[in-house]
Amino acid sequence: MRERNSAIAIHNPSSRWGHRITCLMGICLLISVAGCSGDRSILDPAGPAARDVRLIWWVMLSFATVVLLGVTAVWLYAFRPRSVERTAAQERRIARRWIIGGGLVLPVASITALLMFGVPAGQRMLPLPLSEPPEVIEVIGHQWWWEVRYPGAEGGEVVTANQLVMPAGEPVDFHVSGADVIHAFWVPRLGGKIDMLPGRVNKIRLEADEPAVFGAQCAELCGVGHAHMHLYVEAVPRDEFDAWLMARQETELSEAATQASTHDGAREAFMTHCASCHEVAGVSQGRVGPNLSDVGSRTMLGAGAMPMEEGAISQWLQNHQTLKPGNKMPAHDDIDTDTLDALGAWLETLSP
Ligand code: HEC
Ligand SMILES: [Cu+2]
Repeated sequence: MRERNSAIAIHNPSSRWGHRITCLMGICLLISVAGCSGDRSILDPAGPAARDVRLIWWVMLSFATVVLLGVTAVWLYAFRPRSVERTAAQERRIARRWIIGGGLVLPVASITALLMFGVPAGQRMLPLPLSEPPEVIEVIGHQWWWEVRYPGAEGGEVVTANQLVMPAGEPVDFHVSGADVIHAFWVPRLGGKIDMLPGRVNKIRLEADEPAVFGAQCAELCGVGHAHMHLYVEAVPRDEFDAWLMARQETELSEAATQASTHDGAREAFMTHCASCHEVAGVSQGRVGPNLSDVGSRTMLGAGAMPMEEGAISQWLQNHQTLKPGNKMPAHDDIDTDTLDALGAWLETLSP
């Protein structure tokens, strides 16, 4: 009798418990719906590969729902009252029928149907030969930042970090690898994930329908900084892309970095404290940390740890171990704030 009362209470919205449960269900629904849009949603595709991924997602969800309902129905059916007694032989025959039907025929049929959807979709993301070879962008995962290289740039390879600009409306081949441990390259609105392995180059072809900005995220647990390993991806029209690359030619960048005598002090400090890890075109060749030749043009610093704005680099230099705990740049406690400010002011001018 008590149980019945509480069951009634749950369904009575005016009761406190009923109200709480309704609230909880509402919150759960909102949370699940919140994942359906935004710059990292696979349900909001912005290119052909991502549309395939979404189709597979919906097919799998529908299929799983049908299977769940089917299994629940069979489970309830098993509890039905028995009208006739069966012999042991009859029982065995019925059991065998269920095992062969439900344990062999049904899974083989479902998996075949799913493969018929999945395999062609995976095929479309493969970098198969095209009549006109697509742009190649190399992305290398480091603990916990992204190196981005454009080997096909007219005039010579362009190297940048933590920002990825790509041409829109055409296929782009991403050649990905890892510098230290396994990372994974994932731009959810453009397509599936792909592992970035040390010593091996994996390839994926992605296309953005239209110019837009996308979020990307390392999708393989790679150490303490993994959650802070974001990437800013921007698809721009072809001519804008070419101009973007042109402005990042070594000669252009080194001119910007070495001119302006107002920054002589900062350059000197950079040579002393930073040059062994960072490259600035025309100034230094360090390869341990991100290339800083065009750091002034970033949208974010520290692979998404903080937004880029005036004074941001100095803030990053003073607080980077708080902003992004455990990152591989040593704290600069031994350098006075004026010098860090000067360094930041100079680096912020490094924007084509
Ligand atoms: C021991 C190597 C090392 C030294 C020395 C070093 N850095 Fe770094 N730096 C790194 C690494 C590694 C990162 C990437 C951190 C991350 O985001 O996880 C980084 C990140 C940065 C960034 C952010 C870049 C971006 O794309 O977001 C800036 C700016 C920077 N360093 C400036 C400096 C300056 C200025 C100095 C000298 C005062 C310096 N670094 C000294 C290794 C170093
Ligand atoms: Cu990671």
